[in-house]
Amino acid sequence: MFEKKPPAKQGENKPASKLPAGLLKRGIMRVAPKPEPAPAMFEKILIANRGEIALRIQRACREMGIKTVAVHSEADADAKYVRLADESVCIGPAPSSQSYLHIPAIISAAEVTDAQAIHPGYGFLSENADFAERVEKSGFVFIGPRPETIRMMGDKVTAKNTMKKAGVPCVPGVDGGLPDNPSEIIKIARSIGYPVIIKASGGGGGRGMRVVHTEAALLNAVAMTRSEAQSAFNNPMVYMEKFLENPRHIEFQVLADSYGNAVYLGERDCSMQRRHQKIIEEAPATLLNVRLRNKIGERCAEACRKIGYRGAGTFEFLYENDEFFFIEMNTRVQVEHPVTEMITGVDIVQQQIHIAAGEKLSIKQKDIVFKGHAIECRINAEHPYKFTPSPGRITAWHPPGGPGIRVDSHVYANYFVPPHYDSMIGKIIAYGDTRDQAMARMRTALSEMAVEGIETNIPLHQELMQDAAFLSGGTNIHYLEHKLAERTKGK
Ligand code: MV4
Repeated sequence: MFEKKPPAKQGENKPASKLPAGLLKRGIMRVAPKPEPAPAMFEKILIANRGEIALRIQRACREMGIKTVAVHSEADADAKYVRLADESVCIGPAPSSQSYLHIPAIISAAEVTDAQAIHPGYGFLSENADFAERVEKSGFVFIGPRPETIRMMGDKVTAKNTMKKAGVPCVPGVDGGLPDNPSEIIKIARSIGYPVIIKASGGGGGRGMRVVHTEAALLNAVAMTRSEAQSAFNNPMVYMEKFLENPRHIEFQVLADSYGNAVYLGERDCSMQRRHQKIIEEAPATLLNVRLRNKIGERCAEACRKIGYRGAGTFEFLYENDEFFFIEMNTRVQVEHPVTEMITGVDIVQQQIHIAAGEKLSIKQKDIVFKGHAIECRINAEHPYKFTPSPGRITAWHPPGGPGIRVDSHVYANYFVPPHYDSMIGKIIAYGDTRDQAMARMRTALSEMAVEGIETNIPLHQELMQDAAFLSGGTNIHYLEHKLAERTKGK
């Protein structure tokens, strides 16, 4: 580890002499100067993440002529994407708490390499408001929303109230946290109607929630959720919603700049999941009418304008009986962003960078055309049915190819999958004119793919790509867990 330098002053990292050569040249050659000069693009970005998304961000930077700094743990020192970066800094030992989550090490790495901005990717520090704040206080640009926005969305009660006020339809419930008074809690549950769900305001992504079917179970469930919330999130606030029994998980992608412009890039259906881990995502959602999509999408974009949202974001909804109910907002780029890129042609990571550099959104809503269908399969290093992690050395790696196939992965033959992190080793994205064509291409891709040395969930994906319910228009959020339970019973 290196010495910590005093934080750079605001703006100190962008002196005029450091303007990219391209920009200077254009300025000189232009006959009539533009009334509003474009803000200078970053010369160098530090990528505070690992794995496929670190490579994905690096590719976006390279295409834009931006240099990259990879930060890595000791376990990732030999990764190919680390070597592909212009510079790399080891920020600590394998455990994430001492590397990818270690804020001072990451900020010091930005200082010693003279990076101007930090891209957090997903997971790790991507939705940590304190990190975003410290990045900005140290004189770097955080590629993401303002720290206050991240903090607000991290508090689910505030996020929901804010979105409701901004015109986004929410799950029926009461605004604000639950009171302590037992009889008031009972009254609230009666007014909503059973079943209800108790959620921790500091939770999200499936952490800290409990379904309650009867009044007899209510107070105990509230007490348990509260005490778990206190210990897990240091925040005892819980709230109550109507529990939707068989919804789909559909989310809307948005982009917003710092000047009040916002667009939506359509939706993704992410219902195929197990224990809150998505495994297949697709865009567009099947059987969704275009007018409803445009209406909800526009509500999301309008909410962004109203709250002064900046960057890429995702509005998560539950969808049941042709109705959308907002549950949470994610303030990062998501694992499944490629399916949206495939059907819109918009590079979401590049857009994040343009927005962070202070540019105005170059895309207008009317120019966004949704074309074709895309499906993503997350490839995990795990047993396909037991789901036990399978780290180790990949002895053979044969990714698929051909028309409409995109592979986002950082792995290769002889790569060692470290046991310290998430088990996802890559994503296959299949695009087609129709959902059927995308599925057919995905089936071919999965059959071509060969990974040896570790176990993967490819056999599960192959089974799901033949599943009658999935093929005939999709399934709800419980489908995969039910299917897996049936499977276990049958054995
Ligand atoms: C719900 C719900 C049903 N009704 N809220 C889980 C993750 C978190 N983002 C919200 N979650 C849920 N909230 C109400 N009012 C069901 C879930 C839920 C779920 C949501 C999305 C994807 C997978 C899920 C799996 C189980 C439960």
